[in-house]
Amino acid sequence: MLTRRTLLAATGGIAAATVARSALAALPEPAYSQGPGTAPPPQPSTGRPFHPVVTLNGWSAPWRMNNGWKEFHLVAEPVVREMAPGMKANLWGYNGQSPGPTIEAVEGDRVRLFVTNKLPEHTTIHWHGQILPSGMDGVGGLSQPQIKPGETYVYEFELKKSGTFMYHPHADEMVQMAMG
Ligand SMILES: [Cu+2]
Repeated sequence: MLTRRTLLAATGGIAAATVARSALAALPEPAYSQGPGTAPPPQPSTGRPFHPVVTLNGWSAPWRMNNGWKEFHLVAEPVVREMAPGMKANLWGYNGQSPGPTIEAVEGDRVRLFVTNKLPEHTTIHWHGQILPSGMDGVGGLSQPQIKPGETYVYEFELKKSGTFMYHPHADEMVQMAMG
């Protein structure tokens, strides 16, 4: 039931012999944070109901429902975050900020997370603490191929646990986690 697909995507133009054009065209548009301030979370107008959390000095990623799957799109990329007025740090993060957006879903949700790599080196995402198939665990070079710069990888799994978890790269960790 769970499938894994690697989408090869180049910035702008997209060409991949192994992936249907329709699948690439179906990528949800990634959302970007407008700044380091606290943003009100999106309300669950689609999918299962829940009370959204407010992420202090952060934001929550919007989603879309697609045939029962809750879809998110993360973009790993260099970002500039203002840590204090006038103090800017060059970090690596997701969707314009570091740390990345809060991703909210509830037990039983099937989530599909598109991860586009705009870093200057390969990356992955490890969904720390989640119970999921090994192939979705995000350990680059072991449970999945590294996501090369320019590629988009798709993670799909059903949420088995409630709680608060972090997600982080499991590729060149000493650099990537140090960078944010
Ligand atoms: Cu971890």
